[in-house]
Amino acid sequence: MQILVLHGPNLSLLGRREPGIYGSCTLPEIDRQLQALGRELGCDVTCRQSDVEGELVGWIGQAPGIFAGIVINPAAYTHTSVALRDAVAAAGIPVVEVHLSNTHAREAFRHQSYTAAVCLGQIQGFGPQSYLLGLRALHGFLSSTER
Ligand code: CA2
Repeated sequence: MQILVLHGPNLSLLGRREPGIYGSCTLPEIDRQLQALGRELGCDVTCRQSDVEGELVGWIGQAPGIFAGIVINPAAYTHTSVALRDAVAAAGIPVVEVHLSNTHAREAFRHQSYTAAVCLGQIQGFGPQSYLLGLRALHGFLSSTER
């Protein structure tokens, strides 16, 4: 089983700026933890990051037939992108949305997610653990629906 993990804009700065909000863990460290969990669960994890909305849309569109599901942190595009929402809705494979921070405990403009309603589920507020919980949830869902 192959799982795609997508990180949205500015997440490459993790661990290097604003540690008070996002913690000290870097993106390569999160990717290593995801790949280690993937080995434990018996699935192959591919991680990609982009600051470019269209690139994320393209990766989501190309995923069906290659990846069984997607874990995505759309970052700021969560709150702005109809294009990402449409791409997730059209993909037809399960997508789990994750966030490091609890967006509901932050500014009002972060309370709305364009993507959450077309995702299988959403996990947020647990720092890097949100990604690991998201991967476990997606893997569990896919394993239970496997024929
Ligand atoms: O909590 C999350 O995971 C977010 O998706 C992070 C986004 C934010 O816009 C969302 O509202 C919630 C921001 C990602 C940018 O990450 C940075 C990391 C370090 C320094 C600056 C930005």
